[in-house]
Amino acid sequence: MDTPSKPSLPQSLDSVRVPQLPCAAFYISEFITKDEETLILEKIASAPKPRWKQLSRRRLQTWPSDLINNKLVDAPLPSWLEEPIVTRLRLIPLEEGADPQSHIFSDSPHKRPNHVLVNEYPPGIGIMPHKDGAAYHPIVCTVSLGASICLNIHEMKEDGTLNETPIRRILQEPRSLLITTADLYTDYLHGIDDVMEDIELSEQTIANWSLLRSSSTFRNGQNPRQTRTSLTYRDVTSVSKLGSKFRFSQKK
Ligand SMILES: O=C(O)CCC(=O)C(=O)O
Repeated sequence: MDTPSKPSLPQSLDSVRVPQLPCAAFYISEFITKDEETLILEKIASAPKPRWKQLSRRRLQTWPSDLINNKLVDAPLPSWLEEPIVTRLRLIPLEEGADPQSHIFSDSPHKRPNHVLVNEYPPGIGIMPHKDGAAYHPIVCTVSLGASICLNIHEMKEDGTLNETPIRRILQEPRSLLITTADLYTDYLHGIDDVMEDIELSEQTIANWSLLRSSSTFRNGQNPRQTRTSLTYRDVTSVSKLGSKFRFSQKK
């Protein structure tokens, strides 16, 4: 069967809530089409080389720019990060019967994400458990491209150190959208293991198993890693106009 030109969005975010997790996460397995995924991956690949920041084992792009002291200089996202994703994010009602104008970013300062991190994970590479911090409104929308990967959710121990055993795992398929918010954003950490294969995947171990597009792909419990790219959409709370920055520096 051909991939439809537009994926059908859920009736509401509430209908795709990830069960058995602290409040709250939502998972939409088919948020963008294969064609849209291909186009975005091409745009990422054709970005000018200085756009890439090479970390020790992973590389990333930051759009429209890096934050400076947790502030973003006001600038639009490029059109290929804006459409179709931002428009589509704002089209999903929170609950059935809710105000059709309300959406996941209704209460965020700019009513929309204004910042995107592009993270590329080769096989064997992940990201240390961390919190996303205070620069952002506490909503993270992650679109996965190219391959599947497991995200681990961790809590802190009473002594303030990390509990390295995840409380739950979320499997992110290519073209999916994962939204994390509320306590899950503020109180818990998330990370990705440095492994060549995610293992022990099952209905018992994966919180969003019932929401997967294709759980049968993982029926042997394994996900051999391939290069996976993620787009992390967030609303940076503090935005400065470039003009006011210049005025400030001239006064010094
Ligand atoms: O790639 C992901 O799914 C997670 C990215 C992440 O943790 C971050 O950007 O802070």
